[in-house]
Amino acid sequence: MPLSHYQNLQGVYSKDSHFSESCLEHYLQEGWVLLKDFYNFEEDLLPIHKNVNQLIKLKSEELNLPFDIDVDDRINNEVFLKICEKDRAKAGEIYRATRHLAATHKLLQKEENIRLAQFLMSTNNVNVIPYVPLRIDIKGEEKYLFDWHQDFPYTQGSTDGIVSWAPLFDVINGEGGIKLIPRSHHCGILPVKVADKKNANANGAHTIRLVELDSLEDEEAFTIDVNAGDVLVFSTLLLHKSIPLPTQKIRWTTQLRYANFDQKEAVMKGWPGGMIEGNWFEDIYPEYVVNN
Ligand SMILES: O=C(O)CCC(=O)C(=O)O
Repeated sequence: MPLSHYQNLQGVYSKDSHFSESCLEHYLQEGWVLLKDFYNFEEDLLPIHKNVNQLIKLKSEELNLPFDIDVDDRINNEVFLKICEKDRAKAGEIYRATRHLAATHKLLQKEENIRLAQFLMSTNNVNVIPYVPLRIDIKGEEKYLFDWHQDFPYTQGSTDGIVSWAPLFDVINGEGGIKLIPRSHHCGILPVKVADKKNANANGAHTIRLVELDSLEDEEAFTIDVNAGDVLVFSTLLLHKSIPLPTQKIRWTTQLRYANFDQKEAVMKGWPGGMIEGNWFEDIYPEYVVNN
């Protein structure tokens, strides 16, 4: 089925209705909502840009690149791509270090984000999933993109968990956003195959694979414009995948995740911390793994 570009107003909420009944209803029914201007660019996102620029500056100095970087400005893509060109491994060091930025960790703990998690999961006991990925997707490096998946096996937490996907620059016109299958979260946890046991190849994206992967391309799916400041929130069980960059060279996004301590199954499983903490899905949820 061709990729459709979502242009309706249903599911899209402006500042005055982020915490409305209608927003909650849409989220529970469709598995996603787009919250316009949920973040304030200057207060919430610019500090992340500045943190990243500090890393770019340090690595460009290490590589003797002749660029002057204004660390108080937006991420300097040009210099980052020059670093990639000169020494891809050094750019990888920046990528890994972005998981430790003070500004993204601050965003994870932001009161409004915790309130949103409480609201969408109907709980006061929010499990803040502590790792804060900043994705850097580069044109030509499509092997790092995610195929169709649910986030749940990777992060676990609870099946009513939420993912807050937010770009640092506008992601519009199908330029490398994500593609969602609405309502797919109602299917529950889907069976997977272990493709790379215990992540031996150190590429978290390819550790497991959905059993029914091929048929998902025929499902009704869409992408949606998300501006810097907007947050696309979706269920940890909603099927989604990365879209390659057709023309732009680079895309920067953050993914924050929250789960629900109160959920019965999460309590029974002992609130496992996800695969990044060594809690392999095949060990914790063997009932959903076909080739264990
Ligand atoms: O941003 C992307 O391309 C995919 C992100 C994603 O699927 C995830 O973090 O679960």
